Amino acid sequence: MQLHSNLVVLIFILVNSCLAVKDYLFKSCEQNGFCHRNRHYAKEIESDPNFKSPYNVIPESISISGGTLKGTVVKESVETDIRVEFPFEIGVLGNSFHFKLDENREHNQQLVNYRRYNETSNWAFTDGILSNTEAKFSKHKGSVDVLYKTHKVSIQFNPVKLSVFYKTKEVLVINDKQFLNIEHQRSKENNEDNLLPQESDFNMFLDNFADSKNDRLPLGPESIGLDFSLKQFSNLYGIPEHADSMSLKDTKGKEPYRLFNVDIFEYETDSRLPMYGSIPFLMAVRPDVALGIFWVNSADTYIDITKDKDSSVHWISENGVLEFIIIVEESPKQVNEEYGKLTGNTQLPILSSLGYHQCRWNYNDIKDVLEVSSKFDEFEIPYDAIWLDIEYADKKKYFTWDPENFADPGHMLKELNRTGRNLAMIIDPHLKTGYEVSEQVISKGLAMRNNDNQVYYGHCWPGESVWIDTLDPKSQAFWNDLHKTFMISDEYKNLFLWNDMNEPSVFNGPETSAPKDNIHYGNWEHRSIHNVFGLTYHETTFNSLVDRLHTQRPFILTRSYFAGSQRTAAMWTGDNMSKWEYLKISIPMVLTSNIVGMPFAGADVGGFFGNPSKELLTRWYQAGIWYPFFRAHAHIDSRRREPYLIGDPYTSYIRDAIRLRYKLLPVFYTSFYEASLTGTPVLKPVFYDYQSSGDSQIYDVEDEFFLGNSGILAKPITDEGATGVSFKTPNLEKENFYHFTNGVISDKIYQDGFKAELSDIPMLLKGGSVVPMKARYRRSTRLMKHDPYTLVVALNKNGGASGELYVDDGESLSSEFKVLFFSIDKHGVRVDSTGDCDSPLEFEKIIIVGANFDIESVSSGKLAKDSNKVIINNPKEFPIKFELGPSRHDEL
Ligand SMILES: *[C@@H]1O[C@H](CO)[C@@H](O)[C@H](O)[C@H]1NC(C)=O
Ligand SMILES: *[C@@H]1O[C@H](CO)[C@@H](O)[C@H](O)[C@H]1NC(C)=O
Ligand SMILES: CC(=O)N[C@H]1CO[C@H](CO)[C@@H](O)[C@@H]1O
Repeated sequence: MQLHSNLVVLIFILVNSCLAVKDYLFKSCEQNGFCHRNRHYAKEIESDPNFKSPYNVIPESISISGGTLKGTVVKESVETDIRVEFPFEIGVLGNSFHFKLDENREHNQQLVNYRRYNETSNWAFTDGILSNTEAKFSKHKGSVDVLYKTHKVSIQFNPVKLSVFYKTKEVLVINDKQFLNIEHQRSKENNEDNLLPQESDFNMFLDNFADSKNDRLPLGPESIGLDFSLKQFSNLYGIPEHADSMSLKDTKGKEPYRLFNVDIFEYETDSRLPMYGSIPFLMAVRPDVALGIFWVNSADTYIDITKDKDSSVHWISENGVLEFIIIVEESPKQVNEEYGKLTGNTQLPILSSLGYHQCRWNYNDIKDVLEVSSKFDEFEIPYDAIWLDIEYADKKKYFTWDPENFADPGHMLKELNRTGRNLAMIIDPHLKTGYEVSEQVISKGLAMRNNDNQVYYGHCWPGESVWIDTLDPKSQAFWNDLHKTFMISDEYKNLFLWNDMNEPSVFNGPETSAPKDNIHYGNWEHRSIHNVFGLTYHETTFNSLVDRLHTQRPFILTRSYFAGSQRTAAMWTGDNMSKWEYLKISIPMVLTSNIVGMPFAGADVGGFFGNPSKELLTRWYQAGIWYPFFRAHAHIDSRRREPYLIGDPYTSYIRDAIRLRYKLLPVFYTSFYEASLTGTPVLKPVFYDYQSSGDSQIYDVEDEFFLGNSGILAKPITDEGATGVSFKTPNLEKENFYHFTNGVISDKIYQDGFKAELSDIPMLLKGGSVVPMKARYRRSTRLMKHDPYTLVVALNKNGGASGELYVDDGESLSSEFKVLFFSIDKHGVRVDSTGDCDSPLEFEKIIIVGANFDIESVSSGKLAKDSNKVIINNPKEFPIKFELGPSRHDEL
């Protein structure tokens, strides 16, 4: 869902001649007081070789107890009378270094919570994080060291500077450039006396940006800024969401990357403008080390990046405590694992949510929904969920149904359930004024408040609306009741939910969102919690679904998200245009999401706005099957484009693409299982596996990727009229990659580029892999449950291969499970397993390529040969022993 088309047109007319829409709506760093001031401060310091930072640690303040170091930083300047103290804390969580600095503020007024917001970590971190009790501290004159595992962090006192050592080598220096800046508490009246000579006072007590000028800025300037020098790192990733390359760019002389959740409807690719979600986690990788910086802050944030042999990252946030996490490990995978210990891993999704999702704004009535559903069956295209956008509700009042078009929703759910299908429906945080639900939100005191502490009214889809404040713990019980009673009787379990517009999107608000001086539970300003609001909303919804579904895993799609959102929701990249460039940029965007621990991600297949050509739509489906979250969606003004409407040969190509996704579901599910345990990507950038290959170009490859650890390497075609594809596969001397286009294994080894017709989905399979597939067509995943597996085996140069398969009931929160480990060599096929799930698994076929030994007979199943492939049909018992023939050319 996106901004109303009429509104889009209106804004175009208003600003078309002078300004681009985005410039008019969104603040640049220059226009945004705190960013402007911090960039100015940094510039002054860089141009003054004699600059002496006013920030020092007071040596006597250091105390160590229970694995925590406490101390005080003082900001003191001789040119002025400034002297302010900031208490800080240092600890080690797991194997991550944790720093947190606060300000002792005076209570100076009634309404707004005057403290620095320190609860971002409550939302971002998972429960039960353990402090590392092995951490040691050692005090020196002028510094103190923290030692853990093979790490050392040395905190220098004067000026304050933190050096991070990994295996004795310095990898990171914090406040290297002395950009540390904490705008301490002051009033408009005494501001003059509180400014350093290097500081600008731009917009400290007012916001002159057209749309924000009502912002009262009750606490004045309170920003924080800090620089990080990354030693010998020039490959940086993460900090989504931006419609930009996977590898982060140098921002010198350009806009910094901005993290500020907004409903951005007119944007360009190759842009650092903010989007719907924010994950302030940056990863840097070099051949021997990977490093993560997690900036734990939910306020408006900018990130300036200087790329060089040593890169530098300057974080700037509007307010909040100064809190960050540093992770240093050998590999990106280990960084993901540590980050996952802090923020949690993605929930293992209900299997059905990994199928294909059919959405559009809107399916008009129950008849329409059921007709679309039966068309899929008529054309033998599988799908798992059909989606309802805002029009299903009576006048867009969520938790109601349009009485004419959706008179009997239970009937619809039951019909869909017959073929194992789900209904996904949208519930947004804005609630139309004047009906039961919004009135209760108001009367129970659960509404977001304006800067006068009154209920805040703004505009969104239903017209005048109020917003539920899901920071308030009392909102949970209320939300639970709504999900139980209003949304049909709770006998219906095939219900998915879609939380949209939760940035929050406010059509008449500054930068399309809520005013920053609005007030939430705890009297915190919206300014402090903005980027985490979306997470509080979809988590509340998640808990309500757990309450309703009991043992079944809930599925929720969210548009807005923050670090930690991966625990309870999937995300999509918002509202795309039906253009080739958006198809292309969707791949690095989804990869970035995987790098920062949020693997359940996708983009709208076909693009949201406009009408894709048949070629583009076909290519988008072929790319979309790789998105961990695979959904087609379209704007209300776009022509209908369900796959069966496009006509052959396109419909056939799309059908084949969707069916390939279903064949690969065991691989996706196994990859999600691994992600749920270790935070590892489901769509994995190639640099993860070739970090130390010596090939520096591998770090920028953003148009091909591995599917988890399966060995499948894919490269979607994203160019109009393309007739071929070429992979950037390294180490061809050491590794075999077999042609696997359209999921059909060939004994041909990849050498260089090859032709790809419009029917082709280019894929390779790495030698040494075993891929479990389910080859039969069914209407939905639930109906595939008892289908037999096919194992596709590609042997490596030593004649071996191994692989994994995770199996459970596909839907319970805690179910019995089994992990199978396949291994193959010239002696035969072995299957080992762990887990307690006893359901028997059936295998109908094993296809082996790359054997440099001659199998004459097998101990179970029927042996067949097809050119250079070995096929074993209907094997019943494992291990399968190979009897090798006399003519074997055993070169091992
Ligand atoms: C935030 O600060 C308050 C006041 O010092 C303290 O009571 C609370 O525990 C802190 N919360 C977190 C999450 O650190
Ligand atoms: C949905 O289908 C499942 C079987 O696939 C069945 O157990 C369940 O009772 C059905 N639910 C409804 C509400 O029809
Ligand atoms: C993947 C992608 O390109 N997504 C974009 C789709 O279009 C909207 C704007 O209409 C962008 O915000 C998304 O980033």
